Formats: sequence, structure tokens, C-alpha cells
Amino acid sequence: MCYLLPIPPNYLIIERIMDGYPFKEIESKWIQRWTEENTYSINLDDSSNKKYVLIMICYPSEKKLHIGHWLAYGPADTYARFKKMQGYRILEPMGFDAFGLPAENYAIKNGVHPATTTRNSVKTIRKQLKKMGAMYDWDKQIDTSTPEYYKWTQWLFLQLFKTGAAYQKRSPVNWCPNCMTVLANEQVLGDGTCERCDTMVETRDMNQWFFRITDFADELLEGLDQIDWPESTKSRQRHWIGRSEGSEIEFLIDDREDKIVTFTTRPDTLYGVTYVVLAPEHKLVTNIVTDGQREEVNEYIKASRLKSDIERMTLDREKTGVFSGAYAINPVNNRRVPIWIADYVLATYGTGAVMAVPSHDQRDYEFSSNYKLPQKWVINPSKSDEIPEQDSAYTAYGVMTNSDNFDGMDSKAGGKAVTKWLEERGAGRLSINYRLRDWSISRQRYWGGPIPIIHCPNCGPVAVPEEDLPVILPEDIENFKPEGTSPLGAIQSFTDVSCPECGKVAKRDADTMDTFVDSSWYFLKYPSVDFSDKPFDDERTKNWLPVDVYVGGPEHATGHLIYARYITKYLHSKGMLNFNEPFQKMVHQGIVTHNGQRMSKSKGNMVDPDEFMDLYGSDCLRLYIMFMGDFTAGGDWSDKGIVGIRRFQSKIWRLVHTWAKPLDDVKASNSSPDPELNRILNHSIREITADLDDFQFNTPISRLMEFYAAINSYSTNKALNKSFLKYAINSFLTLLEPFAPHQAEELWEIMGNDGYVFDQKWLSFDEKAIEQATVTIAVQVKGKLAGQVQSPKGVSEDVVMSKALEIPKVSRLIDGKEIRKSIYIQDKILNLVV
Ligand code: ANZ
Ligand code: ZN
Repeated sequence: MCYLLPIPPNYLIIERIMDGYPFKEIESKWIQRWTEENTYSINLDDSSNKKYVLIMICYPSEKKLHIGHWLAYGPADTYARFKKMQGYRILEPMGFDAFGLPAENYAIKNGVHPATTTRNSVKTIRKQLKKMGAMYDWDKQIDTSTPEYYKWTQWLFLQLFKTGAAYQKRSPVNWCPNCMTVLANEQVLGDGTCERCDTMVETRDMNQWFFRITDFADELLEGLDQIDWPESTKSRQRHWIGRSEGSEIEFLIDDREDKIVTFTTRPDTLYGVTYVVLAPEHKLVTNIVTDGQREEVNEYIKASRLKSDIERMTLDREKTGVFSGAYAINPVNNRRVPIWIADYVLATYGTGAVMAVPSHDQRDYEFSSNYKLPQKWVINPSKSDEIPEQDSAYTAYGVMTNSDNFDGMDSKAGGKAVTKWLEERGAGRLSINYRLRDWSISRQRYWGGPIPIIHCPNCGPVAVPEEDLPVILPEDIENFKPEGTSPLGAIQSFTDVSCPECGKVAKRDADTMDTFVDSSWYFLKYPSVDFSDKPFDDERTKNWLPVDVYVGGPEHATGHLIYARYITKYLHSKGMLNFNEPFQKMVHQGIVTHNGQRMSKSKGNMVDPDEFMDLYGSDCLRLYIMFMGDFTAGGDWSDKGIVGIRRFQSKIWRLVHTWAKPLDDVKASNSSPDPELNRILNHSIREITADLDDFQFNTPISRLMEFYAAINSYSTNKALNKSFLKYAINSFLTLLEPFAPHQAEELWEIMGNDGYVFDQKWLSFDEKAIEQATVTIAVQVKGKLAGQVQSPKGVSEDVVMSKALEIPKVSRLIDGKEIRKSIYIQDKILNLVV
């Protein structure tokens, strides 16, 4: 091999630092070489045996990488290297999801333009990532904030717009008063706060853009059965989509022409209805409120306006409401029940109206207790007729009671019968509801891709012609602070245009797209980054997608991971993709805490990877992160053990240094192996291979340590077979490569091997070498069989003896007596005489 750079002879480096391992020189040497030789660049025209290993795009919300990035990226790269050595053509790209709130908030806080801060962070992070030594193909990187990329995000928007899948609607939306923007439901946490800033999210009526993700609710559910994802994430998506089968039941309003349509999953409880509830935003509210109640009702509506749906849905909230003054008629028994207005009923779910059954629904139970409304028991657990004292709702199915002709029916079947009865009278029908809402995508913020729409007083919203894309986000502006409307709205040179259809004076849409739109399709762009005239190339996409393995955090379960699936299904439905699930296999890294708490800047418990990089180097940090715990389970961060890993690296370094010269002329061979070392060698290969396939990284490192110790002890053997020793060392380095790429490469070279260890074939193992070398030795005490010892072939009597004495039955039979004599037949029997 010929290198362009003068590289210091390896022996010199070793001589200089005898027991320490000079990681700094070695790691920078290899990074430089990989960069110069473009080692990790992959020609995408050849997709034979491809594997697309994707790590979630980097979100540069701060200046630099934090330990969380390392925790995911390091092991993912180890997996990719392993697969590369197994003979796959690996596409492992990296990019930057550089638009978005956190990056923008960071810029605002520092009084610097977000374009400046973001580009600087991207630069710094890219440098850090290069030091990590991952096999990213930097020729294929993406930055979602560049016009070359967002041009195609805007193109995607236009496809959706032209097919009616992107639409504008005035509706109540989540509003974060601190971030001054609309948020999607997916961005509001379970307690009703903003996922970015913890502020309580409010509701505002606004004209917003939505993507019709609900059109794909059933496909999104069904697709989950075909993909290899963690069950917990699938079930969170199922829950988020929330398919619910039930019935619509109509209640006429007493004294009025109108009727209220309720949605219920329990038509079997219809006889137990004691009141009806409308959501405060329900359109009938103003019609039915009686004059006496109007003021109180208006006050209540105003107050509930401020609360987000997610806050209103929380179960342990105090349930409040007001009486409307009006009454409704239960279709099944013509009973008159009061109509209430309460915000525990959401306008956006079902029909926005509920038939309340306090005895059998917990929310209704609490509400009725607060307002002294009657409760009526209609479902018995069994046939017994006793009505119990209730202190909570009885919500299970059972037997219908107090329900006229339906009495005694099993309540599941009874519910169907009730619906059928209603259907015959035109007062009810089966109905399916979803919890999933259309995806709100417009943001009143500066740092995002502009929405490519022009509003014309004549023609309405008009698509920007595709040939005019991208609509450039103006960067030479001073005031990018959020003020409730998009800062772009104040820039006349941006907004004032003529309508592409009629030529009249018109205005650009001033909102920008949520960053989740940017990341909903980025995995399609990587294999096609070299095509600037289209978002993705058909051939490339066919050859390289879908993604084979996707690695990223579980917190994206009901956000990015649903959006990306939706966009894929949408494009598939339009014939633009030949697959309908983007990520075949999904792996989540576990959450790593620090002193038991989630790492965050505000808690001041962040771990800075650079410190460790400086002290120990990239391989060491990567090894340590993997060794520390289970990749998918996560755990608590501690740096206590990192020195141990460092010591391990030094030991490997010394072993190779000691043997490189003496083995210089020896040919590596396993034709006459030492059985015990050969057993460990093959066992290591078998276990490491299986574990890596399983995204297990800690156990393989233990195997490597064992393997090292076995080589080391064999190397002290007087009758050692040098060819086999060399074979074992080279095998060790091959197995080490995915875990410590810089060190393995250096040692491979020191051993005088040709080429890169990275280009070696992953090793296969010989099951026989593992089995054969293990023997079962019978242990006899006083001529009686007392147990067995499993041991490597050729084991000494001492070792068998000490293992035998650990067997409870053996020690029982010896019973504290002195062992007078022992007869050992090599690898067969140990006979003890007491
Ligand atoms: C009467 C009833 C009786 C109910 C009973 C439950 C138990 P899922 O499963 O989530 O679909 N509901 C309907 N629309 C609602 C809305 N807009 N806001 C709040 N709650 C609403 O839940 C369906 C149940 O949630 C419906 O069935 C309704 O209460 C309530 F023993 O109707 B049920
Ligand atoms: Zn916020």
C-alpha cells in the first residue's frame, strides 16, 4: 500500500509511549487517511447486497454535540461497520435538521441571526462527528435549511396541496404563548405543556395549514403489523391513532327543532343516561342556551378557550361545567335529561357531544358527583339484581339491567341490539372514530421553509409554480423575533407579489413549515443527493429504499415516526414510491440519565463528550458507552469505568507491540490450533456476531476482553505455535474493528498486514471447535457418581478438582473429611477417596 503522507514509523511511536496508548496521534492519523482516501464514500449506482443503515438526522439545537448524540451514533456505527465487514454495501449517511424552534430560540437568546448560529453549529458538530470516526459518507450529507433541500420540501407541500391533502382551515389550534407559535398535537405533552419550553399551551382560533394524515389512519394502523419495530412504539402509535368503534346516538332537543348527535362506545348504557354534555365549542351551544344561563355559559366558554385539548383530556383534572338551561330526550325511553356544557368533552373528537352515564363512566361519575346530578345503574357484573353503593363508575361489560326489553342481555351483544333498534328508528348508527387529527404544519416563526402559496384576492390560495421554487427564506432581515404572526409578514419584498394565475396584486403566505415536514422525507433524499433537478430519483429510490435499519430515540414514536410513515404512504398512493413503509426495522437507544435524572441543560447535569474525547479518545469513549450498559435499555451515566476500558486498550496495544516484530516472518495460520484458544476464538466470533445482530454491544466487549486474556495467556506458553498466535491476534483485531476502528486499523498495520482491517471479511466460526474442545468429566466420591464438571479439553487436575469441590453433592459426600487420594483420568473421570 502506498500513502501520500509521511507517517511516523509505528515502532517509533510505540517506543516513545511504552505502556500508554498514544490515541491522539493514532486517531487523527486514521481520520486524516480515511478523509484523504475517501474510504467511506459509496458509489450508489451499485446497490447489490445493499443495507441502508440510518441514524436519525442530527438536530443542531445547540452549539455542539452532547453525550446523547454519542450514545446513539457510536453503537449505530459499530453495527454498520459490522454489517459492512459481513459483505453488505452500507449506506450510512448523516445530515442536519437545521431549521426549527430550538435552533431559532438559541439564536434569539444570543441576539444572533439563526442562519449564523445554525451554520456555525453545523460546522462545529460536523467537525466533532468526523472525530468520532464513524463511517458516514459525507458526500451525501443533507442540511434541511439550505435552499437546495427546502426547495423539495416545498415541492412536497405542493404535491399535497394540488391533491387536496394540504388544506387551510380556520380552527382552534394549540398555541404556545412563549414560543409564539402554533404547535401540532404531537408537540404538546401529556400534561398540556409545550414540548419545547414547558409553557402551558392554549387554544386559539386561527387559519392554519393542515396535512390530511387522517386519510391514512387505517393504513397507518395496518402497516404496523408488517414492520419490525419495538412493540412499545407500535402500541404508542396505535393508541395515538386511536381507532374506536362505537355508535352515534341522536337526542332530540326538547322544545327545539334541533338534535344532538352523541358518539359512544357503550350503547348498552343508553338507559343509564342522566344528562347530555356538549363541548363548549359545539355549534349548538348558542342556539340552545336559555336566557337565564347565557351569561354564565359565555364566561365558561371564555375560560375553557385558553386550555388545550390535551390538558382538557387529562383524567385527574377537576371536571367543571355549566347547565345550558335546555333539555334533551333520550331516544330509547323518551326521558328528559338536562344538557350541560363541560370542557372534559372535546369539540374535536367524535361529534363533540356525549351522552353521560355516571354509573358506568368515570369522568361522568366525577362530574355528576360535583354537580349533584343523578346516577342510574344499568350494567350488572352478573345476573344478580343488587344495586351496589357506588364510589366510582363500574366500567366493565356485564348484564343489562333497568333497560326495559334489553334486561338480562349480555351487554356487548346488548349494545349491538340497542344500536340496531335505534337504526330502525333513524336515531342511531354504527360509527368509527379516530383520535388522530390532521397534522397542523404552519408555524408563525421565521426559521423554517416558507410555505409556497400565494394568496390572491381573486383566485384564493394559489400554488407557487414549481419552476419558481424554491421560495427563498430572506436572510438579510433584522427582526426575526416571533410576535404572534410570522416575521416574514412584515417584509414587503417577500410578501408582495403578483398572482401566478391572474397577475393581480397578491401576497405570499408568510408562515413557515414545521421542521417535522423537513424530516418527514429526508431519508428519500440521501441516496439521491446528487440529483438537484428532482427530490429523489426513481431508480436510486427503488434500489436503496426502504431504510433497512433505523436507529433513534423512542420519543419520536408519535411525532416524526408517524409523519414519515404518512408521507411515505402518501407518495406511494400517488405512484411515486414502490414501498409504503419507510423503515423496515427500528431500534431505539435507551434513555441515559445522569445521577438518576434526564440530562438537560437546565438541570446542569449534561455530560460533555469533548472532555472525554480529549482525555481518552474517540475509540475509548465509544467502547465505554457500549460497555456501560444495554443499548436499548439505557441507564445512568457514570464515568467510573472508563479508566478500565482505557487500560484494556493499553493492554491490547502492548500485546501487539510485543509480538509484531517476533511474528514478522511468521505466516498466520489455524491449521494446527491450540484447542483451548481456538475454542475461545470461535466462541467469541459466534457470540459477538449474534449479539451485534441483536444490537447488543456490552456483552461483545466482555467477549473481546476474554479473548484478549486468552491470547495473552497463550502467548506465555513455551510450546507456542507462532502461526496460530498470529492468526489469533489478527482475528482479534478483525473483531475489534467495529468497536474501536482507529486502534484496530493501527494495530492491523503494525502487525504488518496488508490493506485495511475494515476491508477484512467478518469471521465465521466453527461450531465443532467450540464443542469438541469442551469435555464433561465425571466426578466420583467413594466410587459413587457425585457430579460432572464441564471443562475445556486438556484441563489440569487442579482445575477439575477445584470445580468439583464447588458441587454441593460432592462436598456433602466428602462431609468435611480429608481427601486421601485422587485419581484423575485426563478429560474423563476424577475419583476421590476420603
Ligand atoms: C357513553 C358512555 C358510557 C361512554 C360508558 C363510555 C362509558 P374512546 O374509547 O376514546 O373512543 N366521548 C365521546 N366523545 C367524546 C368527546 N368529544 N370528548 C370526550 N369524551 C368523549 O371513548 C369513547 C367514549 O368517550 C364515549 O363513550 C363517550 O363516553 C366519550 F359507560 O359514551 B361514552
Ligand atoms: Zn413553547
